[in-house]
Amino acid sequence: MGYVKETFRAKADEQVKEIKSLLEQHGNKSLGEVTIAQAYQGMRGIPGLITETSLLDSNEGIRFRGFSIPELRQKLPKAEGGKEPLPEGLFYLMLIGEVPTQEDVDHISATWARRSHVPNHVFDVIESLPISTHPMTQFCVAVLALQTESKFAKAYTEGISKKQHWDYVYEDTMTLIARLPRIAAYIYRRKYKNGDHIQPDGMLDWSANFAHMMGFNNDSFKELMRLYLTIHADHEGGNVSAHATHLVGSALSDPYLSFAAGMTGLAGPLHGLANQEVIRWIEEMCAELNTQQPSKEQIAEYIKKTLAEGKVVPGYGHAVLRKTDPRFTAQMEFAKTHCPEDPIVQTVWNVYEVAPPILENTGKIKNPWPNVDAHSGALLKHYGLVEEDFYTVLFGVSRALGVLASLCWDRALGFPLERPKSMTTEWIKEFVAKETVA
Ligand code: AMX
Repeated sequence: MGYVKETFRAKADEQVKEIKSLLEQHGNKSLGEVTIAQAYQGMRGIPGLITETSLLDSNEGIRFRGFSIPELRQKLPKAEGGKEPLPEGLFYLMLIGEVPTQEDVDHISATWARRSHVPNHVFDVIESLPISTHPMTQFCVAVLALQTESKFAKAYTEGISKKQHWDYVYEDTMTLIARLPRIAAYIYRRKYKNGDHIQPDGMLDWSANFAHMMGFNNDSFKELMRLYLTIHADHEGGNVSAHATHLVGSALSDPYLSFAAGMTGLAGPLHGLANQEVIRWIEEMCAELNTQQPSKEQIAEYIKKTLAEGKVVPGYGHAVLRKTDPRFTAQMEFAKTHCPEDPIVQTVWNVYEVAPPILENTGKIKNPWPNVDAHSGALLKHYGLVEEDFYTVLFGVSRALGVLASLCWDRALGFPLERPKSMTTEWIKEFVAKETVA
């Protein structure tokens, strides 16, 4: 057993004991009441999930094992000569609960490089899809094709005890994460670069190798990838991709099947697809106004027009956050250092100045501030990754780190099948009638 796996096992054993005693002493305490409105309106705010890897505060934003994004940028190990955190380090932090050393991070990088070989049939499955297939669909299909490699599925069929589940889920997690950049880069080169593929470079870290396989060898783009793959990794457990992965995993579907479920959710425009929508929205605005850089007044008018047409302003709003997303701020800081003069970047900043008061004035949007997706596309465009259809795949590669670390915890803690209660409107009407009489 590798030492990261051993450390994880030891941490999980401690946590199992702690949860057992918590449940014995406090299992009957209420976490709050559920209203009829919450049941109808996307279960907002209902506390019903345990996710150990990160916690979201509506004003402060995400904290991974207690660390904010600015803290992670400072504390996590970096690549040689780099300033941005290595996502390998965030994965270690989410899995183990402690800030890793450089050695821990190098160990994970090396493990992933060793396991990165993708079997040929996965490429054949991708090739069988029409080239016009959306990259996210290709990605989901490829993850499912890779499921043939699941050690958990095989062991489960052969018969294993519940106590061993975590072990195989951990192994699948490490292999799946190791292979995702190769699959994603393959889809990118297939769809946009005439199938002119680039072989992996085993000497590079996970993000730099991903950048290299997509065809980007600029050092500052590699830094962007390290930051991007770190900040998109996790956003506690209730968002669609994390919840879907956890839910499907609770049926003991293996990590490949569970992660594919998360990715089909990430592909939705209200979730991970928003990053491509943002850049399209900006480009459509520029085309309509016939300018490279619209003025703040023009942007304000365009936002009002978007709202009047009954459409959302992509990249703004959030189901939980009520302030500017620190993931937006981290990207803005990166852009200030690396590309402050870029016209799309400047437009993103101008939208940030004018959109919040307009959105607030509608009186219905609970969070008028930008989310992570409002900035990412502008940075990618700056470096020449211009194919916005592909952006959600990048998000997906990153999201694997959080949702699969969580899946390891789910199995290590022996979490059961998820099965919340649903009601019919008829049931609600009867309930209300009884309550009114009482
Ligand atoms: N533009 C226009 N209208 C918006 C809006 C926006 N950016 N954000 C919210 N609204 C509207 C909602 O559609 C809803 O309208 P309705 O009552 O007519 O149905 C009303 O404001 C109230 O919504 P809310 O409670 O503030 O938001 P929510 O929790 O229901 O939805 C989200 C959150 C993210 C889906 C929504 O803000 C949105 O659609 N934003 C644009 C898409 C986007 O950026 N998604 C990415 C989110 C981050 C991520 O997951 N990657």
